[in-house]
Parts: sequence; structure tokens; C-alpha cells
Amino acid sequence: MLKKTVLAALNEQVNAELHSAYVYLGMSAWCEGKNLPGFAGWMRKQFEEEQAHALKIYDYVLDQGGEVVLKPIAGVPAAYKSLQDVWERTLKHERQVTALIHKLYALAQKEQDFATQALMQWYVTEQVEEEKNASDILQQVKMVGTNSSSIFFIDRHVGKSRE
Ligand code: OFO
Repeated sequence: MLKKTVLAALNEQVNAELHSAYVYLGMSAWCEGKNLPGFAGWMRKQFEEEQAHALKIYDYVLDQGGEVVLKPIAGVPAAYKSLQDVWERTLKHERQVTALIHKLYALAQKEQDFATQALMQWYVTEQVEEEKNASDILQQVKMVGTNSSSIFFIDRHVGKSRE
């Protein structure tokens, strides 16, 4: 059985993961509008992945006999200054999510909730990959700058990396 504090934090994390999905969907729409189908596709795949992250916790809460409480999902920007802005925000966002995961893990440790710690271990590892992906693509985007033929190339490359 989940302690109240852990249950509340898990429900918050379901919301945070769904918000992440929303963040990526908004970015996908912006990229599509800028004729960047590769980046749009990457973001859309990430939208799906974030929903899977939310559902993994959702299923865990139900398996533990807890109550799932779905709160409103915060809105996301519709416009960005540039492709670099998109990826800077992505990296910042993933770092914030990592901080939330670490906080949840620490809470589970404090409450001696070993099952939630085991679940959160998966997210700790996943966040290393999430930050690395965002950071790698941000570096590439910075490298090409505003050169349109390079942006065309990197768009196709990023899109293919996730087909
Ligand atoms: Fe759920 O990993 Fe990104 O936010």
C-alpha cells in the first residue's frame, strides 16, 4: 500500500509526464509549421513516449491499489524564437523533469517504499538518456546555426534517427 505522500507525488508525476507530452506536441506543431518534418516527427514520437511514461506510473498506482487523480495539464507555448530556442527549452525542460524524478526517488527512500524506489530507478536511468538526446541535438542545431541547407540536412537526419 502506498503512503499518502508517495501517492500524491506519483499523481503529480503522472501530470508532469502528460505535460511533457503536451510540450513536445506543441513543439512538433511549430516545427511542422516551419517546414521541418524531421524535427516535427521526432517531437511527435517523443509526445508518444511521454504518454507511455505517464501510463507506467498510472498503472503502478492502480496496481498498488491507489487512487489516480488526474489534474489539469498546464498549457504550452505556441511559438518559439528559433529552432535553437526549441532545443534549449527542451533541454531545460528535461532537466526540470529529472529534478522531479530525483525528488520522488528521495521521498520513496525516506518513506522506505522499496517498490516505488524500484519503479523510479527506471525513470532515473531514462532521464539520463532524455537529457543526452536533447543536449546532443541542441549542439548540432547550434553548429549549423541559420544556414538553411544545413538545417535541411539536419532535419532529415534527426527525423530518420527516430523512424
Ligand atoms: Fe518523461 O521523460 Fe521527458 O520529460
